Amino acid sequence: MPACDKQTYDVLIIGAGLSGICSLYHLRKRFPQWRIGCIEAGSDVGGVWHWNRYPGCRIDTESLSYAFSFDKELLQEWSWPETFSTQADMHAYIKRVAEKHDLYDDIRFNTRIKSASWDDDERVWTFADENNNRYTTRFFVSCLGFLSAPTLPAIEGVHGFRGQAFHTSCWPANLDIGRDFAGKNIGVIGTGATGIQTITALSKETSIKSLTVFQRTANWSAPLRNTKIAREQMEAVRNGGYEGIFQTCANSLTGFLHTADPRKTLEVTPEERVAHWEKLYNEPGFGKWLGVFSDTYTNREANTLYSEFMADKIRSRVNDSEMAQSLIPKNHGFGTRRVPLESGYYEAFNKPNVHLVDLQKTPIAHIARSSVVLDNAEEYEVDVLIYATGFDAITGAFSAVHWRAKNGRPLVGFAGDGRQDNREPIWPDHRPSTFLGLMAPAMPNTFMVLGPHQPFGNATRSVEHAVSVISDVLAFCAEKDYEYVEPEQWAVDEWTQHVVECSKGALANEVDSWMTGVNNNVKGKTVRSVARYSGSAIEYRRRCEECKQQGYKGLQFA
Ligand code: NA7
Repeated sequence: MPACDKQTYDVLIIGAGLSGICSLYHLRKRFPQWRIGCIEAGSDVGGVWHWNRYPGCRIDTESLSYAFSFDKELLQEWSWPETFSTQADMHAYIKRVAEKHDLYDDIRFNTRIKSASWDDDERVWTFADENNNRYTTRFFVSCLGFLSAPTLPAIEGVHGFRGQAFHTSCWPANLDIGRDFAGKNIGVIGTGATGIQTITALSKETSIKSLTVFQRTANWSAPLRNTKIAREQMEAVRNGGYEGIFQTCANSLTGFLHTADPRKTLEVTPEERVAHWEKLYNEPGFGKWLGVFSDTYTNREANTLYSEFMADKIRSRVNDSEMAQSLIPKNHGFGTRRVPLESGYYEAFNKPNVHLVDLQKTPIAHIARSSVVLDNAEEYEVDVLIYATGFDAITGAFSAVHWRAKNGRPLVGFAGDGRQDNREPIWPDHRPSTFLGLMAPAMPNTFMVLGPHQPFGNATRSVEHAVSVISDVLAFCAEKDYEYVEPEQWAVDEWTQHVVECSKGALANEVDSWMTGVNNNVKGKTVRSVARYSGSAIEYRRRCEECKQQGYKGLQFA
């Protein structure tokens, strides 16, 4: 795409991760007469699979179930080397999709959007990038990603550290841990899914002098059990296996290959219970999170029993009992946060050069020029400091853009954010309101893929569905010659209320995590909100279809 000052589109997609390239492929195919473009902040396609290049980065959804189902030809060509792909393999696959369908030509890379404003007279959006290039479009599809705005810890001294320091999603290009970390003291802050993968990979690098893990909240984690995919196995998947895989995903509540056991935990004998848990523990993938008894995440007693089973597993894997105790979560039950799957995480702490600093006992006071200093003045010298401190999730990518939506309203905000005007943000206090998780009020002609209030689950399965729904709405607009679509307020209220209702009773909603909209490093994001739809993916698809069958009841067109 040539450099220019002003571009005009019928549909502009922002973000070229899984959502963006799926949108670009389908919309371009369905509306060949329209000008459709895509803007991406990074230098390549891939989204999270482009940015997250930290050592050990790997998907913990089965690759075979994560592939795009629409490109049957590529599925026949492609060989997944492992059950759970590395970042490099995931990225190679997404790049191949983009190359095969000539998507690169329609993507403008290295372009970060800073502002967006809706013109109610012209009924168009105008976006501006950091260099003040402008892009005007009738329809806008947000593919901004829900884990794309990295956050550094709000700890004093973060910017004064004189050694090498970076967030895991900004891993320096060409950094070779064997060469560049040899003989060095490495510190990692954060023990979420990213921290757990990074720490495990670094612990296996023998040339590192010391690895110090700063853990604020212990996370429940369980074995990934990755395996190579043999040639014959891959052949079998190509010869009919994919259909079964995608069908299993379609029938599952989350879009993953794993489905809960319909029995309740206390309905079965203790022996049967443990046998089921052991089986899941020894199998690959998310079964140990999602294949458990159906009441595990709503019944406190059931959850406690399962958590105890998992705590015993941790104790059996960590030699030092005090360290094991620190690694067992205290304030939340198993599976009430996103469960990271690991490949030797607990064994990492048996190595003499790996140290665990339990910040629950003593928090970090500040970061000094070459060390991390705790509240009790204990000091840990580090040469390299790695922030595995997560993301301003779900609403964060929206917060990074200055929005002037309908009537000049900002999109995201919170009391005390220093805004000059007093217009109420559409999502005050980072609390999203949406219609079907696809559209937001006062945001005409805007659609979101993997936005707030879409169901939790297998991302690619959700993306393909969302893109098909959006594509149908756009086809409806094209057919009726509508140039304006916005959700009606009652429909937004009803759906948002339904999302909140569905979340009730889930133990996960009593826990702070990115999934409940909490991030202490982001101003105003300290109160839990319901950011994801916890009704099932099946129910979600039914509701989207019902809306279509009712002539898009809840949407207002002009
Ligand atoms: P997460 O899961 O949000 O984890 C971030 C980690 O960083 C977590 O352990 C945090 O502790 C820790 N953290 C954050 N801020 C601080 C401060 N200020 N001090 C100490 N520790 C801190 O992000 P990930 O990148 O690991 O994973 C995000 C998702 O990406 C993951 O779920 C997958 O779906 C892919 P806390 O728990 O807040 O106490």
